[in-house]
Amino acid sequence: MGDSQARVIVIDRRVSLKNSHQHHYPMDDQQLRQRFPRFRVLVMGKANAGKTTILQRVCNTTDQPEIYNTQRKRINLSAVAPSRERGEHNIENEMVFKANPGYVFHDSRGFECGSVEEFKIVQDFIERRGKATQSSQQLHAIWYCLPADNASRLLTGAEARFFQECDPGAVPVIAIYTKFDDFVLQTQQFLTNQGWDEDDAFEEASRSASNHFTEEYAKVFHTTRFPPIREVQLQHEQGRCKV
Ligand SMILES: Nc1nc2c(ncn2[C@@H]2O[C@H](COP(=O)(O)OP(=O)(O)O)[C@@H](O)[C@H]2O)c(=O)[nH]1
Ligand SMILES: [Mg+2]
Repeated sequence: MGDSQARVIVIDRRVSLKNSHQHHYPMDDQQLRQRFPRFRVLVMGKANAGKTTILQRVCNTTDQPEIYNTQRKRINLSAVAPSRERGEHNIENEMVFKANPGYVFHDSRGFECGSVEEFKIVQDFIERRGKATQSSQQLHAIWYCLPADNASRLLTGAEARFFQECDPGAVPVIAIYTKFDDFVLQTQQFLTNQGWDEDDAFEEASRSASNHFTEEYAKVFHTTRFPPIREVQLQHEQGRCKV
C-alpha cells in the first residue's frame, strides 16, 4: 500500500485452490508490474463501502480517477447529463488514476442491489474477461470491499448472492474488510460497557479485534460456495483517522 496511514492485515486463508492464480500472491509492486503492465481489477461493494478510498490508497493519491469508455474516450464527469446517459455506470469502463496508471479498475456499481440483471452483467464480465486471451484485456483480480463496521451483516443481499452464486473461474477474489478501525472501536465500546478502563479496553480491542473478527464474523465466508481466496483487513491508522 502506498499510503502510510493505511494499516493492513493480510490473512491468508489457505483454502485449496482450483485456479492457477494462486502463485500471484504475494508479489511486490515491481514483480506485479513486470508480470502485468496493467493490472486489471474488478472492484465490488456497496455504496460507501470504502471502494474509492482503497483504490486511492493503492495508487497513492487523493485524486479522483479518470474514467474511459470502451472506445477509450474519457468520460467527462462534470458534464450535466445524468450519469446513466454519460455511460458512467458501465462495468466495461476503465477507471485509472493518473498517479498510477499500472492499475485499471472496473466498477460494478450497479450490482449493489443484487438484482438478477445486474448479477448477470457481473457474471458475464468476469467470465469473458477472466478467459480473455489478450492479456491486456484479462481480468486479474476481484476486490470485494466489505465494511467491517457492520460485521454481523457481511454476507447479506448482493454479497450473499455473489459469494454463493458467482463463479469467478480462475480469477482470484480478495475480500477487503474496510473500516476495520470502526470495528476496533466497537470492540472497545463493548469492553468499556463491560466495565473495562477506556485505555485498557482500547489496547485489548486493538490486540484482539483481528482474530475476533475472523473467528466470529468472517467465518460466514467459509460456508459459501465461492469463498474469497484471500482476506485483507484495512483500517485508518489510529489517531489519524480522517473520518
Ligand atoms: N473509519 C473509516 N472510514 C472509511 C474507511 N474507508 C473509507 N471510509 C469512509 O467511508 C466513506 C465512503 O468511502 P468511499 O471510499 O467513498 O466509498 P465508496 O462509495 O465505496 O467508493 C468516506 O467517508 C470514507 O472516508 C476506513 O477504513 N475507516
Ligand atoms: Mg466511490
